[in-house]
Amino acid sequence: MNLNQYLDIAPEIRSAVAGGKPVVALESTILSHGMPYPENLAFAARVERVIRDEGAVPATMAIIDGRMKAGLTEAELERMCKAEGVAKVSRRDLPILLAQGGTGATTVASTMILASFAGIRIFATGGIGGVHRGAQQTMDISADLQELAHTPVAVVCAGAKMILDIGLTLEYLETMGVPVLGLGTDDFPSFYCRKSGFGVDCNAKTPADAARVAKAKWDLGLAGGLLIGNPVPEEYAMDFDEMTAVIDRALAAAKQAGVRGKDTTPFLLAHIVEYTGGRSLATNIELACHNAQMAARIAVEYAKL
Ligand code: PSU
Ligand code: MN
Repeated sequence: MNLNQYLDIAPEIRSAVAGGKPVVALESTILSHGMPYPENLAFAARVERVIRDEGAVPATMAIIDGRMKAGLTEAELERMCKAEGVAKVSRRDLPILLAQGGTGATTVASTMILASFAGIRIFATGGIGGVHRGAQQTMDISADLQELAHTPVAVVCAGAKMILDIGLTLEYLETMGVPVLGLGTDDFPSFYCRKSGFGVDCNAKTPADAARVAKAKWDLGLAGGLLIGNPVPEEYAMDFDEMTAVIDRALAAAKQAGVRGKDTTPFLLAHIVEYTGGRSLATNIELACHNAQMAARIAVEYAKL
C-alpha cells in the first residue's frame, strides 16, 4: 500500500523526520472539541511556537477533505478551530472519513496513528482518554488506551481528568504493557491538579531520562507507546476539592442529558469550562503548552540517542 494515497506530510516535517531532527505531533480534537473558538485558535498558534522555541518542529494532525494531514496550514488550523462540520475521529472512524472525503479532528488515538505513519515518535496533548467512571456498566473505555498498547508513540499529557476512573485507567495500561512515567513526579497527575493519589511506574527526572526509557522500549522491539505524565505548573493548578465538585456536577448533567459514546468527553469538557467560569480553560491552555515544551525537550533528547 502506498501511504501517499491517503497521507500528506508537510515538506518541513518530512525533511525533519528524514534528517532525524526532533518533531512533536499535536492532536486536533483538543482544538475542535476540547476548547471554544477563538481561544483555541490563539492556543493552536502558541503551542506550535512553544515547540519551535525548543528547537523542534510541530506537526498538528487532522483529516481534511478525506486526506490525512501531518502539519496544517494556518487556514487549515482555523478550519479545525471553527469546527463547523468537523467530526471527532478516533481509530474506528479513520477509514470512514478517508473513504467518504470527510473532515475531522484527530483524538489521541488517531493522532498516534498519523504520527506513526509520518515517522514521528513524540506527541504532546492535554489529557488522554481512559476508563470512564462507571465503565463496569457502560464499558466506556477510550480507544486511546488500546492505541498506547499498539502504536509506538510517546504521549506527553497532564495526566487524566477526574471525569475518568484514574485507578482503572492505570490498571488497564498495566495490563496492556504501557509504561507510565511521571516527569519529576512519583504521582500520576490529574490534569487540573498536580496529583491523583496514584503512583507512576517511573519518575523521569529529566527529559533525557524519559527519552532513554522510550529508546530502550523500542530498541527491544516491544510494541506500543509510553505515557508520560507532566504535572500542570503549580501557579496554574486548580483546587482538588473544587474540581472534584465541578466534575461530579458535569457527570450528573451528562447522565441527565443521556449523553453516550464519543459525545461524552466533549460534553464533560464543555460543562467543566462553563462551571468554572472559564478558569479551567486558562489552566487547560497553560498545561497543554507546558506539555508541548516538555515533549519538545524529550524529542530533542531522543534525537541525540
Ligand atoms: N481529555 C481532555 N481533553 C481532550 C480530550 C480528552 O482532557 O481534548 C480529547 C482527546 O482528543 C482524547 C479524546 O483523545 O478526547 C478522548 O475521547 P474518548 O473519551 O471519546 O475516547
Ligand atoms: Mn468513549
